[in-house]
Amino acid sequence: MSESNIKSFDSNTSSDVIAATLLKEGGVIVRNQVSNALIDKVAQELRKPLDAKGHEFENDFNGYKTRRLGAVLDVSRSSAELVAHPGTLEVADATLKRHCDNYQIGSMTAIEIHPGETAQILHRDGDFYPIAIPGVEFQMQAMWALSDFTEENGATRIVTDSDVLKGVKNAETEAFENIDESKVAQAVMPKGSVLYWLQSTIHGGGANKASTPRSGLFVSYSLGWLRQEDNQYLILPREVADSYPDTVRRLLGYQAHGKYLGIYPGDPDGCWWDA
Ligand SMILES: O=C(O)CCC(=O)C(=O)O
Ligand SMILES: [Fe+2]
Repeated sequence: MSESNIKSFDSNTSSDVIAATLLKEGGVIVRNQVSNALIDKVAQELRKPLDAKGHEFENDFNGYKTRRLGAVLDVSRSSAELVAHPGTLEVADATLKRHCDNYQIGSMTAIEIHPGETAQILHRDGDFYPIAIPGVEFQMQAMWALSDFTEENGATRIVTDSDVLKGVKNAETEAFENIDESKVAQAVMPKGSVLYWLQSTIHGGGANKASTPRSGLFVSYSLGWLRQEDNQYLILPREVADSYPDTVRRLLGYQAHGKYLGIYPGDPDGCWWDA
């Protein structure tokens, strides 16, 4: 049993408090951020594609009893309300805009951990970026609870003092394997809650020892001057991106960073040379 726990707040807590806690602790939960009706709608939209394709993502990292699905905005229109939730964007503003003008979705993945799955290897998302800058968080991650997250069913595991490893790359340390279990906390939270964690935070999916799946929607947000983990321009047809509200379209990457980076004709902010 872990001695650590993750701070958790009600949904009426100010985003400043949530963001300050996230930056200090590496992880934070907002309980009941959205209604069960919205969560059920998202889960229902994901059901068929997850059943049809979820097993295609099985591997040593993702697990062999875990179903996953990428390009979520292609199949679940309601998931746009989670990815662009105003509270989430306020927390992402505070976390990421210290180092960029705007940020974007890195990846968006439904993750359903089935009974019998073992704990995922502890890791940091975004360590695929070949250089780390101490003190700069390249990404912020959100995990929406599409079911209750419990200790038994595989709630996400977070290392509460990952801080010591800030700026250290995977290849340079074996510390991930030797982490003291007492420093690992689980994101126990009711359906409709959201867990946020930083790029520097070591974490992983939990083991599912229960009899029903643990279901979540993972979203990463990366600094606007970095390449996105999933190539959003190729995984989602342009018409699908264009069919979403401007905030979502921009989050998908259809926006320049500043005036010159990532520009294209028709870009709402950047400078296109032929315009
Ligand atoms: O499923 C989870 O709780 C976490 C999954 C995760 O961290 C990952 O796949 O990168
Ligand atoms: Fe992860």
